[in-house]
Amino acid sequence: MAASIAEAARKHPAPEGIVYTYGTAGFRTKADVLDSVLARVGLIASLRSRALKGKWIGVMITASHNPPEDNGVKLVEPMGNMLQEEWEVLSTTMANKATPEDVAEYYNELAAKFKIDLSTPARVVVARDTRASGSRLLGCLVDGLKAAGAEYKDFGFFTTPQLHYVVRSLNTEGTKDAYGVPTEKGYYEKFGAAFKNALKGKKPQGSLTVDGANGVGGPKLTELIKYLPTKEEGGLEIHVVNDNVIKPESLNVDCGADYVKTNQRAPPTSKVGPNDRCCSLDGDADRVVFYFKDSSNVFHLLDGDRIATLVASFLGDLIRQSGLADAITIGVVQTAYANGAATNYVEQTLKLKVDCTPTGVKYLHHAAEKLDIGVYFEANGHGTVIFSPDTLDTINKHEPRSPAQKEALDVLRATVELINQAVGDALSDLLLVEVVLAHKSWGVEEWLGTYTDLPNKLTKVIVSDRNIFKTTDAERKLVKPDGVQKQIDAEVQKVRQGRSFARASGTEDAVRVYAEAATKAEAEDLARKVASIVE
Ligand code: NG1
Ligand code: ZN
Repeated sequence: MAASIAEAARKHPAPEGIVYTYGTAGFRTKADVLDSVLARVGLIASLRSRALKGKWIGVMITASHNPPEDNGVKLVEPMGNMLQEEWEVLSTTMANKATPEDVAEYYNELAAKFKIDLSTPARVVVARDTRASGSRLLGCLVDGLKAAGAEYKDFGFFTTPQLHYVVRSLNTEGTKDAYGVPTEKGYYEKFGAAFKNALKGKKPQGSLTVDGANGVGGPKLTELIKYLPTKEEGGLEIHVVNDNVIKPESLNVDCGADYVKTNQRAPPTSKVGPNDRCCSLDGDADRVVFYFKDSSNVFHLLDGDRIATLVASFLGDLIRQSGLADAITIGVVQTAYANGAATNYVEQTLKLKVDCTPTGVKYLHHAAEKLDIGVYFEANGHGTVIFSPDTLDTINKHEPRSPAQKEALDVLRATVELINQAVGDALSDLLLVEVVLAHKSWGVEEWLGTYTDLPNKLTKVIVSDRNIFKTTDAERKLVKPDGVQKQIDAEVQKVRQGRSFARASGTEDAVRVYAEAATKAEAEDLARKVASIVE
C-alpha cells in the first residue's frame, strides 16, 4: 500500500512555498493550488474511518460563501459533526508533507500511532458544491481514497448539510438512533414530511423568495419543494431566485447570505415588494439570513440572532404548552458578534440562559450539546437547534394530559424532526422559521418588532501579524498585545451602550473589529477608534 500512496502523492505534487492549514472551515484557498491537498485528504479520511472501525466519514468539497475561483474541503465525523480537533492538526501536517515518500511515511506513522489495522474497511462519502473546479478536485480526492483502498460513495452535487445528513444516516441505519434514509430522496422526504406535520394546518402567510447565491442550494431547494405541500394544500409559496448554477462564475456574486449580511442590503437583482419575506443562502446552503424592505423602501435584516430568538421563543411556548416546562430547559448559545439587544431579549424577555463561545460553529455546537435544548446561531446565519438524548426521550415518552397539550406536543415532535441535528442547514432552518411565523401568525414586521438591534459596525484591519492578537472571555477581551485592551475599554466608556472587541479572524489574514452603541454614528466612530488602536 505504501507504494500506491506515494504514487497518489506523486500524481498530485504539493506546490512549493504554500503552507496549508485546516482552519475553522477546513482547507480553503484558491482552487488551483488544492489538488495535492485533496489527494491527501483522501488518505486522512480513510485513516479516520479505519480508526473508527469502518464508520462512514464525509468529505465535502466547497468554499461556501467565498468567490467562485476558491475552493476547499472539510471532513465530517460519523454523527455529522465537524472533524475532531486532533485530526485537524494531523490533516494540516499531512497537507504540508513535501515529498511522496514523506506522505507515505506519515500515513504509516499515523496508522501506528492510532493502532489502526489497515485491513479494516475504510468508508467515505463524498460530495461537492457547484464550483467549476469541483470535478477536478473530486478526481484528486478519489485518487487518494483509491490509493488507501477505501470504499467510497459519491453523491455528486450536494449542499454541505445534505452530506452531513447522509453521513449521520449511514452510521445510524438500523439502530434505535436511525436518523433517516441515507439518500438524497430520504433527505427530502424527512424534512418535507416534518414541515407539513409541524405546520399542523397553520397556513403560512404570503410567500417566501429564496436567493440561492447561484449555488447548489437553489436547485436542491427546487427539488425539496416537490416534497412540500403546495400553497393550495396549505403550504408555502416559495420563489427561488439566483439559482443559476450553469454559470458557476456567478456564484456568490452580488447575491447570497454573505453579500446581504455584509452589505446590509438585498441583492441588486431583487424585485420583491414592500414587506415581502426574503432570505438568502450561502454557496453551500449551511447558512441563511432573512430580510425585507418596508413600505418606505428601508431594508431590514433578520439575521442569525433573530432566527435564534424566534425559534427559542417558539420552542419555549411548545414546551410549556405540552406540560414539559419542569422537565426541559432551553438555552441559547451565541458568539460575541450577537447583537447586544438580542442577548438582552433572550435574558430579559424570554428569560432564558445565554452562553457565549468563541467564533466558529464547532464551539457553539459543543456548548449547545451541554443543554437540554441548545439553540445556537452565529449572527451571520450559521446555526441549528440540538436536543440532548434525554430530552428526546422525555419528549417521545410524554403523555399529554389535555387536547391542548397533545396539540402542542405533536407540533413539538414534528419540529424536532424538521431541525437538522447534524449541522446548521439553511433549507431546514428556513422551513423552521416559516413554521414559527405561521404558528404565531406573524409577518416580517412582527418578527422585527420583538426587539430593536443596537446600531453596529464590523470592520476588518489588515495587520502585519494577526497571530499576536490573543483573546480571552470568548474572544471579548484581548490579553495580547499588552495594553491594547485598556485602550479599547477607554474608548468604549465614552459612548452610550458601547461594546467593542477585536480578534484575529480564523479564516482571513486580518483582525476583525466589532463595535455597537446607542446610535449609528457612535458605533461607527467607536469601530474606527478601535481599528486605529489595533493597527
Ligand atoms: P472568522 O474569519 O474567524 O471571523 C468567519 C465568521 C464566522 C464563521 C467562519 C466560517 C464572522 C464575524 N466570522 O470567521 O462566524 O462563519 O467565518 O465558518 O462572521
Ligand atoms: Zn457555508
